[in-house]
Amino acid sequence: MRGLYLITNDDPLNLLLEKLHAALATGQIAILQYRRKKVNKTDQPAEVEQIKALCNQYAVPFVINDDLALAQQYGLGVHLGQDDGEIADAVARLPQGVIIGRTCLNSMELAKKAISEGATYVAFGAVYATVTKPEAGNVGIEVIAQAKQKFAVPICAIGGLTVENSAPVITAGADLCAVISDILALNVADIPPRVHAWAQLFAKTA
Ligand code: TZP
Ligand code: MG
Repeated sequence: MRGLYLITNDDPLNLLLEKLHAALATGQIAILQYRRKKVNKTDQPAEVEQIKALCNQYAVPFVINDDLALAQQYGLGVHLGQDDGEIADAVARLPQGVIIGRTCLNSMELAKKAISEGATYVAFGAVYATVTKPEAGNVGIEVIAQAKQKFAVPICAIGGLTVENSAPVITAGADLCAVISDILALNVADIPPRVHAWAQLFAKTA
């Protein structure tokens, strides 16, 4: 599991679907995460159904942020922050083999615990300052290097990542770079070349 991990933004659904289509059609997205902080909970299942169909079409693993019940409803993977419930619960309630991710901020202890409970990847961030989540602390790339050395599961970096600033993050050991604005702040037409630039970055960065 290596490459660009795309996370949805709060665009209107039809625009988001167009952007996701453009990104997924490249064949270069490792994971897609559903994260819609501004959409009512009652509207989310219908959105998930549409995006799930797109992910199935392009054989891209689909993960729900924050909401284990929603993930369970559709038999999808989940990404849980520290306040979003227990990893053991996700393992118990989701189909075997789905992706279960945990935000670990800058903490090796949190990562160790998450992995022991069944997390299939651990995420660290924000690596760089980001307007998308200004409250997330800057953890820097040393945390990525430490985690890569310590753990066998994929290491996910998140926060302020761009094609231009992520070579050192990948070199430090990030298997996955989780990104919102570097892809989804673009116009639809600009998305495929940007996704390809990410793929090239992963290909050339050891
Ligand atoms: N968690 C830590 S930083 C972040 C999240 C969800 C936002 C990432 O967005 P961007 O636009 O790629 O910095
Ligand atoms: Mg969360």
